[in-house]
Amino acid sequence: MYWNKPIETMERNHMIELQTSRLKATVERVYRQVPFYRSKMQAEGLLPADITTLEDIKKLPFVIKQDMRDNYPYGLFAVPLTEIVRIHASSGTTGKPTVVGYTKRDLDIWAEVMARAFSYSGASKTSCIQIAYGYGLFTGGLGAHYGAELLGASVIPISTGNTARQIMLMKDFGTTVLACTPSYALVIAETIREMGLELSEFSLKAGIFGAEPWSENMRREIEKRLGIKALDIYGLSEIIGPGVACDCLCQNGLHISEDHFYPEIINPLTGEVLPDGEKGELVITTITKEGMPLVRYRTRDLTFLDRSVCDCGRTLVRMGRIMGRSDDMLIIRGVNVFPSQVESVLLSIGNTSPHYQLIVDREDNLDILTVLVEINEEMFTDEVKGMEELERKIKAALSSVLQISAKVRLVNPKSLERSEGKSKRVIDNRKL
Ligand code: DLL
Repeated sequence: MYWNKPIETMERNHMIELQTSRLKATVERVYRQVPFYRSKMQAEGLLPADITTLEDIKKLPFVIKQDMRDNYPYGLFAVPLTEIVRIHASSGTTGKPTVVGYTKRDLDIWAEVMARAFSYSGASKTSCIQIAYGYGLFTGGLGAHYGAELLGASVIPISTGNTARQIMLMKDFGTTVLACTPSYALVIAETIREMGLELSEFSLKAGIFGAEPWSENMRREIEKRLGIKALDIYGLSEIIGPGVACDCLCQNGLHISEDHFYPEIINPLTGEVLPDGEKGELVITTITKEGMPLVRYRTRDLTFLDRSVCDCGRTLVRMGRIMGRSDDMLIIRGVNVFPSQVESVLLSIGNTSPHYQLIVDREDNLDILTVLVEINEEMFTDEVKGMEELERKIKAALSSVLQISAKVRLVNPKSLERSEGKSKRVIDNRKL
């Protein structure tokens, strides 16, 4: 039942010892190898020797997504490029992606934590795992892939899309575990029904769903429609990808692989570390990563920690389901989207005013992004053809920057609501 029993059931004091020695080694290494960390620590008057306990981590400054952008593409790598064997990237707040590099050992650790995650669902070498996360620069597909292979399961690397084919193979190949985003799991469930197939024709037992926010209600819905156990998996490319934490069958919080990722919860406004049980922003320090270690990375994801022993017997700390974010990042069809990306596209095109609004809906379980754009006065008097041309141009530029397609609606000058404080750029109509 356990994949790595000594770690998954390790006593707290032993885990603290392990984490402390790994944290110290990480701080030493980044200080030596990465000028970014060295100068940040020097600015605080800190030396690696000042970090001797887990408590001491509070002395270290935070790292944020902007730091990755400032050091684009390889500035935060702690090894020469010759040691990097894989590069992944996710969209950043501008056109430039956030880049992450892995050494051979990083990939082994990633496979290990993903194998653990799959095993939490009851999967084993006898399982048939269908991976319908995207393969490519996104970490979902390949991350899940190597974990499932390490587990010894039979892996179906189908990637996303072509739902009817997904379903045919799922039935014919006897898939027992499905890995994809929760919204795509619902699309699959819906399509199974439309195709007139019965759940009894499938062997599906569990699903490992993540990469986007979802709710307990959505979990129940997926479980009912697919007749499976639906587990929540969390991760982010900056830290490693999927596999930072995952539900077990108790479905009472996601076990963090804390022997590799040391979690803290902070007050997002003050940076103060909060006690277990209190809700705040998750901050993670990678304590074994070689390629691109991150020390006190602010994930912007809101959750809480629970260090009590789980009913499954695992002692690994659990985090609650992600309750939202402390920034304005949206996740649309699994892709990270920032309103500022839309803004920079609009500003680069011209003929529009800097007033826009993003509307997100969910139709037939698929996220639909509509961008309302105010045109400027001159354009308004122009003929329809010019408007259509502008709409087409914005649509093309948005899809190339955001990596997802968006509907564009030009609206009259001054028709979008103005606000005195924070502008309401996003209307999210999805009922998650
Ligand atoms: O989404 C990695 C991943 C792939 C996780 C497959 C799980 C499964 P990024 O594209 O870098 O990486 O996006 C990371 O997605 O900061 C969260 O805001 C959000 N997110 C990821 N998993 C969950 C989840 C992948 N289970 C960002 N619940 C994170 C809620 C999630 N939000």
